[in-house]
Amino acid sequence: MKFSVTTPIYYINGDPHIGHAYASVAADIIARFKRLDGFNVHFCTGTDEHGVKVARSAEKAGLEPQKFCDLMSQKFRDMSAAVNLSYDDFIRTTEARHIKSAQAFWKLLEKDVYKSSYSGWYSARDEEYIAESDLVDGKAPSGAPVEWMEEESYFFRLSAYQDKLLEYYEKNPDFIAPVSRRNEVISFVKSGLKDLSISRSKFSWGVPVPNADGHVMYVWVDALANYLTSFGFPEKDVSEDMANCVHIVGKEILRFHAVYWPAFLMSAGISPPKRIFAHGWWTCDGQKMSKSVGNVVDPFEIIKKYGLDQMRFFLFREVRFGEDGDFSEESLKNRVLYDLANDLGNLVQRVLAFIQKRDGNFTTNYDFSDAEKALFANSRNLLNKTRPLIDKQDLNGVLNAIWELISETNKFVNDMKPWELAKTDVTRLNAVLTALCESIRSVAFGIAPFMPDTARKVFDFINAEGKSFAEIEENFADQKLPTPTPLFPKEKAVL
Ligand code: ME8
Repeated sequence: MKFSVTTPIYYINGDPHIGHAYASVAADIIARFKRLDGFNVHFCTGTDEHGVKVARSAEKAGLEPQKFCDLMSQKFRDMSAAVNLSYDDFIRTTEARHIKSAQAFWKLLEKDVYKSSYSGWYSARDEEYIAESDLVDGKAPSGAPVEWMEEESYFFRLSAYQDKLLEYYEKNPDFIAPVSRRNEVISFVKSGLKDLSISRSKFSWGVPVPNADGHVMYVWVDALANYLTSFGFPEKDVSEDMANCVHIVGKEILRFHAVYWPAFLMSAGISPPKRIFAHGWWTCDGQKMSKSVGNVVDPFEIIKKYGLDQMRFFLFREVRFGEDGDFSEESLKNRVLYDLANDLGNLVQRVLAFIQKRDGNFTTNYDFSDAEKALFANSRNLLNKTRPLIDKQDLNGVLNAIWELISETNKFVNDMKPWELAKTDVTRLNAVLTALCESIRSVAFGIAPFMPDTARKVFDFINAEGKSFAEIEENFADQKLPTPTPLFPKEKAVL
């Protein structure tokens, strides 16, 4: 079964920050989960390199735009590696394959395109046209400055898609998530869609419009087409890929993805994506972190200070995916100490070090009492709980389910007192340890998409590295387990 997931492609006018890492890691978690669940996954990310904003940043840096793009795009590639993205494709919109794809896409839209002239306000920072009625104190709603623009432009007949879009949202209730955002989009479309200016003629850093000298595409047409490029358009029929595709986007770019994009795709005769999930913002003292504002947290610094898996975990444990959150190192430290070192690290260490102290050998015993039966069943059931949550992009919900199992397991250790059973009833002890190892194995599978390196360590401790979810159903063979080392610094093994 095919499944694909995308990140936004990032503007390269500034260095990557934690907001970009957030969207990228979210898509990565989903991609990794789906791969472990047996899907044929395509995961793409990349950089958005055209438009006024990028051209001006290049000028400010005193570099040719392409040179500037090469330099800055590499920083996003480095960020992708630093946060351990398992991407299948990294798209740059200045690549020849993309220019060809964007131009082929434009040609499919031509029946809905006409030439006219545009006059109105434009926000370069948002790369967005701003209606006079939307100005707030002479600025864009985002607070960005606007400039007056008057030029010859091609327009897309967006107004003709108003009813079709509303019908599409109605028939596909899961197309836009979370629900509150879906309602916002529907109200926006109901309030009336105007035709959209999709080319620029007084500006040249963009994809040339086919057969229209002097026009380059509006950067959002070019940018959205990246998803098609990644699927091999125009050489390949990409409808099936699109139909199974989930776009992860920040809430500020939902309108482009949930209104313009499906309208373009309907016009081009290509299937709209399966779903668009709009996540919230990380703020710094209540203000959106942004390259243009300059109040950003550097993911490279956070990784150096706290560790990669620790950062990946924190971003999705702390805040419900879809909502905003204020970034605080204090909360990050607490999550690492309590959730990771105390709850997870200590569980793994106390159980596996205990087995190790007894020669590393235990004989599996499935002759369970009710307590072991309950823990075993809940461990096996973790995947059934998390699968529908992943399909709703409820990443925080998945972690909550895993941490419920971890708490239950820690309580089971305290109740069963294996150190006492070791003296009184070794047969029973083996049943307790079998249930515990099953729980640890399920937890390792659960955390694998979020914390791939940590999960690999746990798999190594229980000789389960490289197995898929399907193989979780296999029982442990009697085996000698290697010596565990602490998963997180600061943890204490106490059993
Ligand atoms: O909009 N908190 O690129 P962009 C959380 N090129 N996420 C954040 C964030 C924050 N403070 N700041 C950025 C563009 N992001 C276009 C996209 S797609 C065809 C074209 C994340 O560099 C969030 O996912 O402004 C946001 O939508 C994305 O970075 C936009 O990055």
